[in-house]
Order: sequence, then C-alpha cells, then structure tokens
Amino acid sequence: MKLFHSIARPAVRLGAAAAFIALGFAGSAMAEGNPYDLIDPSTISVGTMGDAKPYAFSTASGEFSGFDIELFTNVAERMGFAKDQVIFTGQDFSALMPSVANGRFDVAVAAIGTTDKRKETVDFSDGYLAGYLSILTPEADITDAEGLKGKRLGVVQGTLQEIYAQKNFTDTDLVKFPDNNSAVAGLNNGTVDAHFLDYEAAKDYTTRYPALKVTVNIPSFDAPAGFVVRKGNTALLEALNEGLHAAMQDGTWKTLYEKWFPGSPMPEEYLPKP
Ligand code: SNW
Repeated sequence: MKLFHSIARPAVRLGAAAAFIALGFAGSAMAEGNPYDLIDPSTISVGTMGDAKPYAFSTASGEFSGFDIELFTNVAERMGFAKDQVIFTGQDFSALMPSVANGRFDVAVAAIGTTDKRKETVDFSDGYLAGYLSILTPEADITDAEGLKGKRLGVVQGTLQEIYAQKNFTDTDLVKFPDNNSAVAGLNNGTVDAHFLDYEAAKDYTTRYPALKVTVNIPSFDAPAGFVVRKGNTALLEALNEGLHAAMQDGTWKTLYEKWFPGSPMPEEYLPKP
C-alpha cells in the first residue's frame, strides 16, 4: 500500500497539471472559434445506439444509420458541419445521458424521450418524434398487462419502458438488459417471454424474427424524442432547434419519416406549416 502511494501520487499530480494546461487551451479556443462549446470545435461528437433500428443502428460496415442519425446529420449540416464532422459512437442506452452530462459527448441521439426527470441532468431540443412503447413477444396470450402477469419481461436499462413496467406491470418479473439485441436473444432462447421497447424497433425485429409479434402499444406522446445536450449549453441547443425546425419546414423530416417508418401514420405536428 505504501509503495503504491509513493508511486501513484506524483503521477496524479502530473496528470492534474496536464489536465489544467489542456483545459486552458480549450478555454481559449472556446472564446474564439467554438460558439457551440463543443469538445472539439471542428466536430460534433454524438453518442447513439447500435441496435435501435430503424431509429439508430450500426450497419455491417460499422457506420451509423437510421431516422435519428439522418435527421441529426441533416440538422448538423445546416449548422455548417459536413457529414464527416459528425462523429457517432455507439453506447449502451443507460450511459448516453450521463456521458453527455459529463462531457464525453456533445449530443446524444437515440429516440430519447423528453421527461422532467431527465431534464434534471441534461437539456433536450424540441421534440422530433412521438410514438409508442411496445411489447414484442412470440406468445399470443400476452396482449395486455393482465397477460404479462407471472411472465418474464425484458427491458433495456434506463429506458422509459423500464420505468413504465416498474409502475404498471406489478406482477411481472422484469429482466434488465444492457441493449435490445441481448434482450431479443433472450426472447429467442426463452430466457424472457417478452421484450418492451420502442414501437418501430419492435416492428423491425418482427421482420427479422417472424415468430415475434408486436402485441401491445402504449402511447408515449407526452415524452417526444429530442436531441440531448449538456445542461446549460444553450448556444448548441438553439442552433439544433433552428436546424430542426428548418428540416421540418422544408419537408426533410417528412422524407426521412417516410423512408424509415414506411406504413406508419404520418403525424401532423412536424410537417411544414403554412
Ligand atoms: O417516448 C418515446 C417517443 O414518443 C418516441 O416514440 C420515441 O421513443 C421514445 O422517445 C421512448 N424511447 C425510449 C426512452 O427514451 C427508449 C429509447 C431507446 O431504446 N433508444 O427511454
């Protein structure tokens, strides 16, 4: 222990000094050419998910794609950031908001619903999507809360589904997963009877696994998805909102909605206004 201390302490001091110098540099860049207070002023770093298709997912070649990804990329372009200046990184859902709060990412984008509770730790852009929380299951008798009694239900940690299930599916055994793919693997090998996730993602899994069906849809219109930024980064938030409104007004939002959510009813509120 003593040995550890005597070695470690100077290293810690050195590290702190380096951090202080680095911060000094970042501070001066900020005042000049970093109006959005980005981690690196030449790029926007975005935390997202690899398995929330068609909202956000990684392709076979390792690139990120989906409705949220293309919408954000379009908004960033309007702010002057080219495609290769938007850097997406996949993370577990539960880590996304904390990572924005502690400065690992500038933004998080992954169908993240806006709630007062979440607004205690991060800021949200205006909403860009509102839909349902859905049950995905191979069991025909799971059609409501009653049918979930005594069953094992998967939820991804930190999601609104987890909160909703804890409150409303009281006689159901909740099984927490780090991501959708591991939950759906659990569904396919019988570890859980159902998985609870966003509607479009649930629907997408039914096309990949025909035995699975979407049997329950719970409206989540009071928690529209928004882009998440660090609390107090108002310059970035305002620029994102401006780009978002422009994307809605010129029909970009509608084009992306039709591309990624074919067959889903078109909501009025994000369409061009006269
Ligand atoms: O609240 C909904 C919203 O209405 C829309 O349907 C998109 O999804 C939500 O934002 C909820 N999304 C979950 C959440 O925010 C799960 C997100 C995810 O799995 N990527 O916790």
